[in-house]
Amino acid sequence: MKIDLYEKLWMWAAVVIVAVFLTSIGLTTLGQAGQPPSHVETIDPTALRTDPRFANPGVTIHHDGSATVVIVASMFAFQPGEIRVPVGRHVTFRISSPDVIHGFQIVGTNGNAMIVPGYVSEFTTEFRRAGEYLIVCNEFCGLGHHVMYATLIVDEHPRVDAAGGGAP
Ligand SMILES: [Cu+2]
Repeated sequence: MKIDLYEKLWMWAAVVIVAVFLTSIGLTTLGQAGQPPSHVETIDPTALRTDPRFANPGVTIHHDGSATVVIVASMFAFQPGEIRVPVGRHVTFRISSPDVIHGFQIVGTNGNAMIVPGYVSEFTTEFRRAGEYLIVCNEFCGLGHHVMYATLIVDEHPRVDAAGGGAP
């Protein structure tokens, strides 16, 4: 059977593209899917509230102006329910759950994580616009799921009087 040269080249190109796609799917499945979305730090969910990392949920403003926010997501609330962070600074969220899987989505931003019991979900982001943002649970977690929300206030003039350096 006579196959035109260009036809052959395109066939090989298609084979290579499919091979690259399948390899990348395989690698990410084996390398990443066995882990929670953003962080591999584990924690005992039954002792979450007494673990020093999560015993005092809240915001820590560091000396360089960045902030770390520790949040407990449980049925059916985020603790703390009101979070105040600085504008234009790195804000690291550290979230965990003592009960079931929850979602953590800061509406209108790229802040979005899945909160899996037994793991600490961590991500760092920066808010360029001051204002009030809605945080919702976007993972169905039970009968009160629809009332699970928190408020994020991105502050033009955050308090920098906090101790700083407390949270990791
Ligand atoms: Cu929920």
